[in-house]
Amino acid sequence: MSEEVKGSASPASRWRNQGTPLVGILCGSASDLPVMQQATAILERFQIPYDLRVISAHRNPDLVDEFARTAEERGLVCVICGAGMANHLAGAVAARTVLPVIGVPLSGSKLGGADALYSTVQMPKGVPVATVAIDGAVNAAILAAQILAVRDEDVKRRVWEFKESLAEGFRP
Ligand code: RP5
Repeated sequence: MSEEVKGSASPASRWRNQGTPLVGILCGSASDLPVMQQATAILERFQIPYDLRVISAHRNPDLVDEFARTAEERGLVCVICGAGMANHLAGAVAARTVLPVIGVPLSGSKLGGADALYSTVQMPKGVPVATVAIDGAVNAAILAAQILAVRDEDVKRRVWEFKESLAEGFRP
């Protein structure tokens, strides 16, 4: 069990430590970066520090294992995983951590992302992955911010401001 779960420090105060990444973002390939950088733009808007890495579930399975198993102790609060084709990245991470995992199925394959959508969303009972739309990196980052906002009033205020900007016609 992590120190934070044991309650030795206020999660909100720790989460405001801007030097520590709070959201992990994994991409299955450098070719995924143009879409996944939409997530980093949103997190920067919300002033949420993140840790972006390119690690493939298939090409770098040991790195995925290490990243996922150490995510909580490194202070991450949730993990966003974006990959295309047979997307096993989010599921592989979710199998190794109790942190919430958000999966982003990416298009670009000959199946247009339906392959990645099904392989991300169709998780077996007991190992959930919160799956957003195909290429939904923006929503993945907003959802990550909303998870943080449960315990961080500053992030909550920024998310509310963002929601109000949507009503005024702003499009992320
Ligand atoms: C997936 O295969 C990656 O996430 C990417 O979406 C797709 C193609 O990868 P590259 O061949 O461009 O590295 O694993």
